[in-house]
Amino acid sequence: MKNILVVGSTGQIGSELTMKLRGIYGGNNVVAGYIPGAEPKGELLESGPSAVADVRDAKGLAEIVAKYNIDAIYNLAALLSAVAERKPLMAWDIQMNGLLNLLEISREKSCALFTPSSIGSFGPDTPKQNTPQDTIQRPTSMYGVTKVATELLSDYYHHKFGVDTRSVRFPGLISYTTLPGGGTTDYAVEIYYAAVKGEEFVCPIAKGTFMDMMYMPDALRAAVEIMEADPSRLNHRNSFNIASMSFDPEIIRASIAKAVPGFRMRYEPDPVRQAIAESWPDKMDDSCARAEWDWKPEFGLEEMTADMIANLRIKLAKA
Ligand code: AKB
Repeated sequence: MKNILVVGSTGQIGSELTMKLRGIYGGNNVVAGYIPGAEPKGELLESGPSAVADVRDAKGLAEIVAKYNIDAIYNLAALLSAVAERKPLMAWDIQMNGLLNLLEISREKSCALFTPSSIGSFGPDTPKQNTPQDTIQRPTSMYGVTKVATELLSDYYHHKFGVDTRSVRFPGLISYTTLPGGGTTDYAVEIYYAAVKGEEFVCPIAKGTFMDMMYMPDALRAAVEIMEADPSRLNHRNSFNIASMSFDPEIIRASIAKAVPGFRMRYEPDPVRQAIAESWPDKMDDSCARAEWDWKPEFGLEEMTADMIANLRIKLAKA
């Protein structure tokens, strides 16, 4: 990868991934793609080029790829699971028509393409414990439907046209830099903000609901490592299970309460997010990623909690 375009560079993953990629490949070689209304600011704006890159605009994307001689694209444009249930047609347009635009550009211009999948690609018929790499995927949310289709279409373009598509199934991602927007796992970020602000947390997910989660530094490393992996070792491509921790709201509350004594939480489950959460795995098996490209997480729950709280205290004190 020499010249990279990040589509969705100002979102929860994009804002940190763009900076990480610039650190590795050089600021001028990583273009921060954004949509009007979500312009890059501060370090993200100043550390390299940026361009309007709407996945639904094939012509505009092709112009950026030509102008910057792009050979790898990180496609992070998506409506997350809860908001996709409210706007299913828009989710389809962004996730599927947008993907097709990028796959076609990648085919024509020989770009490598990363489009993440998610734990959302699984459904209620999927084995919940140690969810295998290759298993039943019959999701019941629009987000999940688009994620399974993303995996299939990305594999199709690899087998049919030789496009270098690769990706991972992200768990719920936890970070202190940019807030997620409209996901089922967002509670695991919001809970830290409430604790550091000294507020009671009203949890939209019921006690006993387990989901895979991951700290952002591990997720960013996974996104870079899968794209740098030796292709001759990859039996799978779209998409690899990756895992690092699984918890329910009680377990994360207890972890936070050790650092923030007196932290309080009560439950008010949101029916939409709760139904989605119940249809997802409790814990994925990531042994294929470990075997095929040496994936290994670094952060467990306690390390993540310590880092989140320390960094949020600094961030919120400045706000
Ligand atoms: C969501 O909750 O929608 C996302 C995801 C797990 O893909 N964070």
